[in-house]
Amino acid sequence: MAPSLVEPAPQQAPSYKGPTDYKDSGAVAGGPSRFNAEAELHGVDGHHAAKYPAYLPTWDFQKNFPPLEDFEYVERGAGVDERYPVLLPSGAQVDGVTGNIGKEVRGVQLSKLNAQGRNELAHFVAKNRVVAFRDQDFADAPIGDAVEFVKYFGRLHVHPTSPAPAGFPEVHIVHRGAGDTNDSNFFADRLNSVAWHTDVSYERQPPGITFLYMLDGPSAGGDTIFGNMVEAYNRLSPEFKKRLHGLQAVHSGLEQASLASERGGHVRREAVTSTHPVVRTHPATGEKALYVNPQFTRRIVGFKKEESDMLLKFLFDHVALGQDFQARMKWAPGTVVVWDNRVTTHTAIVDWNNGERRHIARITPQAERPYETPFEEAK
Ligand SMILES: O=C(O)CCC(=O)C(=O)O
Ligand SMILES: [Fe+2]
Repeated sequence: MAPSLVEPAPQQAPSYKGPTDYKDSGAVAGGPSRFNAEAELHGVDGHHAAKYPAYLPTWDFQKNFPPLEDFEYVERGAGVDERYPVLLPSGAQVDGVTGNIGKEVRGVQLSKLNAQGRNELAHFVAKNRVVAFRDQDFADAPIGDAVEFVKYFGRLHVHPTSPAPAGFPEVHIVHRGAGDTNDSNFFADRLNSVAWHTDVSYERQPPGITFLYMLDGPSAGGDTIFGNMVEAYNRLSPEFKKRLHGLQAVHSGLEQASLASERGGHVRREAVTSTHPVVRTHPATGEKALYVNPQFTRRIVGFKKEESDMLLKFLFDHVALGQDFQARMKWAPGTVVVWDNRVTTHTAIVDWNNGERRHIARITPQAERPYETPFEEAK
């Protein structure tokens, strides 16, 4: 056998790992040890109490979950009327956020949509990548109603490490508490909070249509930026696209899990890795999108380490620099942001440090196992 200095480990992180998501990074939004129940329930330093206490994060150390099993996914966005007559009746106001990604919708109440309206929603979001629905009643309804609504789009993902509201493990909570002015801890070690990712891409069946809704937020800042991964793919030359087709990449949840344990969090399902195509095809629209991200993608299968690092770094930088295919989504009370994780990348932004709370819930239906279709010359 050839001598080996190091264990070959295809799932090991490359040298260029990319930043970890701020919400996993502890310094800005920590685990249970940084959660200040008193401040959340009663307010602190002039900051009000949490507006939605039922949604406050909890960590149930007694409850663990078995490995996820494959399930049969039904694509709700397939074959819908692309005029979206039920979702967007006359009277609905639709504004573009940028020229190629993002819409803002007013005058539509998501919770009232029937099956046809929800099918149209799935397609509308896939085509526009990310949509902010303003003035929604989502957060005011019982948590179970929101869960029931979103379940229509696919089996709900239970996050392996994030906190959840008591009794609702399938609701993922992003929370920075009132009175938290500790961003200097985070920025002592980091230049910025940008951490591009697509959610839990290490799962065998990662998410599709995903819902994020505001419960409480700073008066300014804390936006979420989304990138259009179909456009990111389309910007590449035909020759470069051809090279990417057929490549597979390893996505890993191991580092996220070990970070969570280090910070006293709870890993409630064992960490996994999955291999997915670098270019995936959307089942409803047929569009191709780049599907790699610096938070979870570790290695191009079959490439040597340096080759893999180089290609991933190139793709991560291409996506990060493409402000002309990004949309900065602003939060407001009542806003529900819906995006398709199969055709986008996103990052939270930590740019406020005045102690205002930021409290957001995510409900995350899983979708199909990513697949690719052959390279085609642009029409
Ligand atoms: O906090 C945000 O803006 C986004 C958080 C996020 O990336 C997520 O929950 O998936
Ligand atoms: Fe995310």
